[in-house]
Amino acid sequence: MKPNHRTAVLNRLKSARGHLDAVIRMVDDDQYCPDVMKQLAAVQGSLEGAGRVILRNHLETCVAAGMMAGRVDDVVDELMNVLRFDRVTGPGDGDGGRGTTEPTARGVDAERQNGCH
Ligand SMILES: [Cu+2]
Repeated sequence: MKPNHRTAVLNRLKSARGHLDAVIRMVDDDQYCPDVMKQLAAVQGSLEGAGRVILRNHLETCVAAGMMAGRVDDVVDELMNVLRFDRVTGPGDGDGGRGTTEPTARGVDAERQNGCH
């Protein structure tokens, strides 16, 4: 991962962890539900932010390299698959955004061959 993106991701994840600890204390202390929900949403926002930075890193590195190497189908298949896991771009069909298919072996193999990240 590019150093600037790694730093940004780690900052967001550590912030989310601290925030999550606070949410756990709120639940332990039996605080007012809407207050807990607001704080939990903030944690989710931090995690989504981390995911977006990781996506940007992937686009700037692995995807760009894969496209230039002519592996367009593999790169697009892998992206379409991983975006199914995203809360924002995923199907939102009640399965936690997991979708119904596993990542293709072809996409995984292609990424490994590319020395992704
Ligand atoms: Cu990548």
